[in-house]
Amino acid sequence: MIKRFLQWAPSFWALLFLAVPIMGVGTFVLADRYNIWLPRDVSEHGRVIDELFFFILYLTGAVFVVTEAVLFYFAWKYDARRARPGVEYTHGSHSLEVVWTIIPAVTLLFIAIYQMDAWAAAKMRPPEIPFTAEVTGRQFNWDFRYPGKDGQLYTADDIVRTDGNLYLPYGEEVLLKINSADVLHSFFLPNLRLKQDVVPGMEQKMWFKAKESGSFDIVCAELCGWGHYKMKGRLHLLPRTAYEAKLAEMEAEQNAVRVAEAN
Ligand SMILES: [Cu+2]
Repeated sequence: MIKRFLQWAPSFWALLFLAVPIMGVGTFVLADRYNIWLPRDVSEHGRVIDELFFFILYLTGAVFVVTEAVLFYFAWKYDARRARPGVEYTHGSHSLEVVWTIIPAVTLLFIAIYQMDAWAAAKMRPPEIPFTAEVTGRQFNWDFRYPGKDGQLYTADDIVRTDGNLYLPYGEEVLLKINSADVLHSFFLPNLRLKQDVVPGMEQKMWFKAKESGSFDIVCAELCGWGHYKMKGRLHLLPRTAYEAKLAEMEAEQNAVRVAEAN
């Protein structure tokens, strides 16, 4: 029994290598079929990010499948128990190494140049508008501050919320100020294809234009401590009038608490 398995075992390893690309590609196909893939994009710029993502996925996917297929072929063909004459080790080929260094280097350089516009639009050119809201990450919650009626942050009429719900208007540019109160976090809005590391002491900005209303996930995408898993919130994208009504409602609530505290 053991002897028979050992005779068969070298092919077992070749087949195991073959299973890696099959399961790898299968995972992506099934994820798409069962809707556990990227959530719906509700942003104006998300299409560019998705196109870039799929371009890189297909490129690396093709390289992955070819590499694994070659690995399987060699493991199968040069099986030490079956290959006659036996396998000989080589000390390498200089020209082959030059080729397989230059091809990936050129490919990576191409991706770096190809994505520059998308990166600049998402990270380097904030709209010249006042901040719509401030987001502060802390262990383990997202806190939000709205400028209030004067349109200025850090004044007496600011609205501060710690219940994890962020209300923003859709169909117009939104500019967020992102801070951390303690450690590294990452403010991630999957439906808007936006993710920004939150670094203590650094002022980060995030901007977007949403094209749909609805409620979507806010996630922390940086392991920030024991409670990282519960650091989630909800983003509510509302039409302008409903958004203004919501701000007024939150302001009235806050004023009611202040009056109660003063008495
Ligand atoms: Cu976290």
